[in-house]
Amino acid sequence: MTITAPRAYKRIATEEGWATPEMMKMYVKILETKSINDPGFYSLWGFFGQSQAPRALDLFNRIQDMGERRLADMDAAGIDMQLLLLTSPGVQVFDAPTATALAISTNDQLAATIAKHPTRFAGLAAVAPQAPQAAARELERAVQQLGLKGAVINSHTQGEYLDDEKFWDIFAAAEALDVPIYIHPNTPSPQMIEPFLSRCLDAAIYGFAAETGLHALRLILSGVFDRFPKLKIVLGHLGEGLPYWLYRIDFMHAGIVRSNRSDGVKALKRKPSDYLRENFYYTNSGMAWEPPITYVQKLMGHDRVMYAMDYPYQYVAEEVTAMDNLPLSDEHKKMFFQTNAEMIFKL
Ligand code: 1DF
Ligand code: MN
Repeated sequence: MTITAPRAYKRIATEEGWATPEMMKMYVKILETKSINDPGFYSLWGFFGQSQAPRALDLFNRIQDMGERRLADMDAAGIDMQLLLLTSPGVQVFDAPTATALAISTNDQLAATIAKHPTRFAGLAAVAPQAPQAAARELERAVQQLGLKGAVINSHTQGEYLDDEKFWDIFAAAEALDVPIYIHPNTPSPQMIEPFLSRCLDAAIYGFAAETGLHALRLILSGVFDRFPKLKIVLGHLGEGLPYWLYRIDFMHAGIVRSNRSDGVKALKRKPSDYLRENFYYTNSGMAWEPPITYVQKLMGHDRVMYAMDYPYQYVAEEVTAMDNLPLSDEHKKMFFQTNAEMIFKL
């Protein structure tokens, strides 16, 4: 028998998926009736509707279990707390009234789950960008009345991106409330998904990062962070590839601005990489791999990189052990697993 010393840090996992049975039924109905126009949705969720494959059934059960099974899984992997995000694409595939109502009822259910297990769960609010003013009001209600810690938005909403100013009431609310918005992946928008599909590159293998990295860059180049300088955005998957691109993005952006090529690219107050360093936070969801973790910590600062598992999609206990063994000082390891999440999400 090994006697393990008590851990010097809590493990808080910050991009953990959940869903309601109600929403899953609505997804199955979309799959059966083909009632929306989003190839990525069918590609991502199609296997749930049709297949009895073990992985599909397993995920279908785990994503909806908000009690014993989930807590047992957390215990087995040594996860003290999950920050819960309504799974992608959340309510963003529905029409505006349906999505707005579903965000409200889903957030109420999330708050009830958290109230039952307040030391094990915290959560981000679902919002429906389809109705931006209502989304801003729901974010306020979710934070002020339900105690949720920010919002999750699953990248594009029916092919639209949040750099369009019609969505900016949501950012104004997040900045005023001083809560982050987690831009979680979705499959590439209908405009860009086609060449991803035939090689199954549209989802977590690569398409998520292409879509979500694009979304973050669109936000930066739109000047949203000059308008809302205290806005905080969280990206998963160690920044969806963007940290690798900082030098080139800055260099090329300056050239595009000088050349006056497009009304869509104006001079910004700062370099694109400055916003990525000061308005963005990063989780290592799906990326339990030392080289890029260390790289993003070095570039962005140890205070900006947080642990995430991406339960149930990447429920791999060995990865937790690998993260425990990262070559970090005790202080930096505690920041990574615990205190950064506590500060950023005000847990
Ligand atoms: C998958 C991965 C699905 C992630 C997700 O939500 C998700 C997957 C539907 O592997 O199918 O959030 N992920 O973030 O890596
Ligand atoms: Mn995820």
